[in-house]
Amino acid sequence: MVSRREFLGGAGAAAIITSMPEAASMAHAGTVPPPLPANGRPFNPVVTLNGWSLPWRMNKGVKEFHLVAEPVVRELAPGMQARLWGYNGQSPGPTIEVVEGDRVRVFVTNRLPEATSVHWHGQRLPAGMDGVTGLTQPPIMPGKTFVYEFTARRAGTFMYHPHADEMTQMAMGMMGLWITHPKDPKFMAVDRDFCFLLAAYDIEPGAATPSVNTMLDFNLWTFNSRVFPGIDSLPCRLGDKVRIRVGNLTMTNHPIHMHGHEFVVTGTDGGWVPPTARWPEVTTDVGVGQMRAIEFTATEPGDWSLHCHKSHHTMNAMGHAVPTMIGVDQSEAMEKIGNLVPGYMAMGQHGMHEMATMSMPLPPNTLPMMTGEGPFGPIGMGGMFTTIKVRKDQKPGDYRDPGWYQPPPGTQAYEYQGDSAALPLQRAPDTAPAGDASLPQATRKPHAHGH
Ligand SMILES: [Cu+2]
Repeated sequence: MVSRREFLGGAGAAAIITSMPEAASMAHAGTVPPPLPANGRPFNPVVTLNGWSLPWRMNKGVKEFHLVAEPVVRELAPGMQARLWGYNGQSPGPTIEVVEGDRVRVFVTNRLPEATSVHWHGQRLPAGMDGVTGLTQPPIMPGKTFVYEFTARRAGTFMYHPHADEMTQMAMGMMGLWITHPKDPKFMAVDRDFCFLLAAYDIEPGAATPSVNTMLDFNLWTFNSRVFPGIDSLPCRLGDKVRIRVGNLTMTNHPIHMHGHEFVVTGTDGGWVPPTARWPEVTTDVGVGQMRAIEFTATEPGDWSLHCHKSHHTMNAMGHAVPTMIGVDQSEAMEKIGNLVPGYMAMGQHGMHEMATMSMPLPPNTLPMMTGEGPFGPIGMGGMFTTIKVRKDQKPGDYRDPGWYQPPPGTQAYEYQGDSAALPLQRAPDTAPAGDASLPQATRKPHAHGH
């Protein structure tokens, strides 16, 4: 057991700190565009999707922040609240923004029912500040406050999360982003700099607390602990240079795909990618425990999807257990079940799109599997899906949603006005006619024994 005297008396021990900065708290899950820094060195702030940046105070040249680890209620989308653990009123916690070279002091108060710690993923710092319970520090017990202090040595995108009962605490939503801005605000400057974390939860329809022992079978796939249609759009002005930083603290990889533009990966949590080593992409896989910063110029007006390309990750909780019924005539079963279960609806006979158009009776506090109403009908999405909205008249610094894009006349897919039933069908000349008899012998009948 390390005594307080020994702990504080080590070589180079910091002075005893007895005054804490105020702990700001956020009451809602909307995107809060950050103001320009009020003091300290200048930087171009990031915009945390459905999140906010933590205020700080300057104390004799040190930038001081106060994180409070605590149970929170997070709205995942209108209609569903989750009981999570997070920081300062929300999960994920607020984004911490500092400048390369800043001396930073973070107070961490633990209001959870169990011990925690904070690990500063990707940072160069003294080993004793790395936040690994048992290895680099004693646990922060409930009710206690620890102080972390180090110099932000490297510019880039980092994450913070507990290194104490991680399986539980990360499954409950404890995570946040840390941005260290370059000391030269002109270095790799962009017009809009968005960031969010990927997080996954397993919450039974009707429940509110995640099942923390789930290893793979999550049912809510989130950008910053929000699911479509609860995820804000990313409004851009036509011609803007845009960066999106995505960190992954789930248990699987997420191929993040963007429509309408190609991008380059310009950064990882290890640093900036040298320009000569970048290549164009429209999908980048963000592995577990990784961050990818992507950049593009918003040259194409419109509403462009930004989503995980794993199709189950753009679905919400309700309905994953529904059996596949494509091609099954359910009319007789419908009648029989209808007599037993009034209001029963058969689903999926012609695919699942119809599920997006009808309102199934849902237990309270869950979300339909595929939902969201667009300007041309149901979008039929959930989970890790949102839109980048590129507009000519979006004002610089304006992050309000501009509404739906109206394609100019002549630039939208349209219905064929002829007779679709009179389908002119012409087979390629070397294609065998339909029917089993035409199949080559080997595929029709397996060979008998021997050679
Ligand atoms: Cu995914």
